[in-house]
Amino acid sequence: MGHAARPEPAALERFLAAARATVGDGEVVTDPDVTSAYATDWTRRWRGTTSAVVRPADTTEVAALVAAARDHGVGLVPQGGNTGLVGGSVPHAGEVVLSLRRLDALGPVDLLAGQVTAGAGVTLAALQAHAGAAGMAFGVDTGARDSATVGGMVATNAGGIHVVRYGAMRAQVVGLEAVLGSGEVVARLAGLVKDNTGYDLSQLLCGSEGTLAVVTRARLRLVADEPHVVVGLLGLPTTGDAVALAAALRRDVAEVRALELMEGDSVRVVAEHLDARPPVTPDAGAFLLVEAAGRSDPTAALAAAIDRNADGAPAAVAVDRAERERLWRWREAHPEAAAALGVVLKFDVTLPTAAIADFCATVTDRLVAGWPAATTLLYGHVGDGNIHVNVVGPAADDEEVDDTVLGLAIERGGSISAEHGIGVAKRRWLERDRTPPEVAAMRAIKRALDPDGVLNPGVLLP
Ligand code: 2HG
Ligand code: ZN
Repeated sequence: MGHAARPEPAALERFLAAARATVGDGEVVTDPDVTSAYATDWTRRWRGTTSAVVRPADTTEVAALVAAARDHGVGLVPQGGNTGLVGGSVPHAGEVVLSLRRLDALGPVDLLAGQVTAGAGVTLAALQAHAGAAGMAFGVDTGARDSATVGGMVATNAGGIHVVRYGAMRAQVVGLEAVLGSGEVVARLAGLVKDNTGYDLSQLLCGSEGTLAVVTRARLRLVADEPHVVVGLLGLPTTGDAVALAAALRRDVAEVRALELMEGDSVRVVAEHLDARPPVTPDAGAFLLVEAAGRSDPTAALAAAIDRNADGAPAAVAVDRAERERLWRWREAHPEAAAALGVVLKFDVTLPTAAIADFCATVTDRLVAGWPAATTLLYGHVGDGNIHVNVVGPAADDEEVDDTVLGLAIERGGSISAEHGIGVAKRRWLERDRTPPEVAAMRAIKRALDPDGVLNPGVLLP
């Protein structure tokens, strides 16, 4: 099954002729100066080549392009904001990039249902603003909000900083419109929250990484706007203390919507990058950032819970927007601080709660033993058990680093991907995390929905 990734030149020309007839000459781009940006992702670790970028305007054009790709045996890589981190959104060997960014229409907000329909190319920031203008909010937020798009976020089941309160992208999807690998369109956009009519295709496509279908529109759940926001940043002696405090705050403060862990050494790398003094206390073993938001002000409840559970811990609390953003900056600057040091080997594992602190200590020990000159940053969404491991120093293709980090996550009962997905980065590892019957079921689904293997060849399935 599946095409060899690099298309035959003659077949490619026939596909491009069909593509030009579909979207117009101006939306089929072959100039390498323009297309190269579509062939490298944010990490710079995953770069490929592409023969062309095609930019359809609507679902009908997407369907025609998928059908043409099938006819001519050309692989397609669906792409939104290209903020992926696992090589799942870039072509690896000349496949055509199908950019969905022009599908950026936003429908009216349905206040009673608490829903909106968004095109695949709508950025997260635009969706948040649109919901905000109607007095509602969207439940998913991530640092990549200005570039990440709805289609890519659905396809990767994006997580981010508010999962602890609202769930990941999958929990926001009420229905989808998508073009299957067969070229057929499936649509469930009426926003029916109750709809027990067999297999839920929309949910199946969440997290399918562009291997089954091209998402063109999404019917999304909105959440109530919570204008009163408070952020606390605390310095703790150990990672274990930070995990325990996170649990206590979640129990005691109903409005908690973010719980972020940063190891002290990682924050000190960020401090160097920002050329600023680490917040609160420079030499903490770990930092915990907590955000609470409500219809009424949760500040007193959060402050009381901090007093009760972390009496005497150095803490900063911010209510004012600029001050809150200043505290968040210490967390959100982690990826860029790592990237400033070189090409980063990135991992996004999930651990059972009881294993988080020990995982952090053990992975640090093993990385120091194996790569004494490397810099490691450990941070993440501790409320979800999601730890980001960023390693800078080892060669980008040093798979022993993967084995060390992912092997330990599996050893401790965790998952090899919490939110970034498998892409090509962890493909080799899928069969260690998922059982043979699970992988066989995935392959059967792939064959059924993308019979010629035109969508994102080489991604996800080993
Ligand atoms: C985050 O939580 C993102 O900041 C990116 O998931 C993590 O770059 C990373 O490793
Ligand atoms: Zn993350």
